[in-house]
Amino acid sequence: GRISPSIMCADFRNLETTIRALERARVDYLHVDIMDGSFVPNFTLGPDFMNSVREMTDIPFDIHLMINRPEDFLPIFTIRPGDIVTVHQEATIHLQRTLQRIRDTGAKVSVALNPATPIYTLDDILDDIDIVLIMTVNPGFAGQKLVPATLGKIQKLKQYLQQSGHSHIEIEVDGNVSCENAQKMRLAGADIFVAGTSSIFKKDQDLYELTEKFREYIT
Ligand code: S6P
Ligand code: MG
Repeated sequence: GRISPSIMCADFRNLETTIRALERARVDYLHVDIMDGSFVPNFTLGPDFMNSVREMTDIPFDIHLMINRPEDFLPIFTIRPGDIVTVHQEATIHLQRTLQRIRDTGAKVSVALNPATPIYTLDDILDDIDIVLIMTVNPGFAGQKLVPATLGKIQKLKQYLQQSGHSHIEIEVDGNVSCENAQKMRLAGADIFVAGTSSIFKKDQDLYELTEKFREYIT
């Protein structure tokens, strides 16, 4: 499995140190949570922050847009080929067009399913996506508890993708991905794991060591 550390969980006083530790631990992505106080009840990082982290590292970005009308804001983010861009389907009226706009940037196209959003809502866009992001908590905050039904949902999604001839589509999981949960998610079929306060960002513990340990649970 691949690791995508959630940068909103980092200690912002030491961002440079954080990035270097994650580079040393050879993480696959940096997960950047963008919230607008409207689609979700919180604010987090914005394009200025994201674009300046870009100048610090070559790690690909995993950009998680928890914002309404994401299509209007794609141009203000520095998106590179090899990045992942995720939108929530409830946030955009013409989902297929939005996915095409992401495709045009050269990034991997991803759509998120909230815990209450059914898998069948993907039926008509399977040819337009590379990744499905399963939210294993309700979006908005770090440090929440897993919504238990989402574990079965990962397995169900895996089967659904296989049966519809789209087994190349990858599954990403986001929310309370602790080492123990990650192991279960891996068995259920997850490929990319967002690592936050439940696994690698813990006060007074070494980020590099925790990331190395986390990898053992998803390999
Ligand atoms: C939540 C956001 C996530 C969190 C992540 C934090 O709305 O999309 O990416 O940053 O879930 O991880 P944890 O382990 O604190 O839940
Ligand atoms: Mg996220």
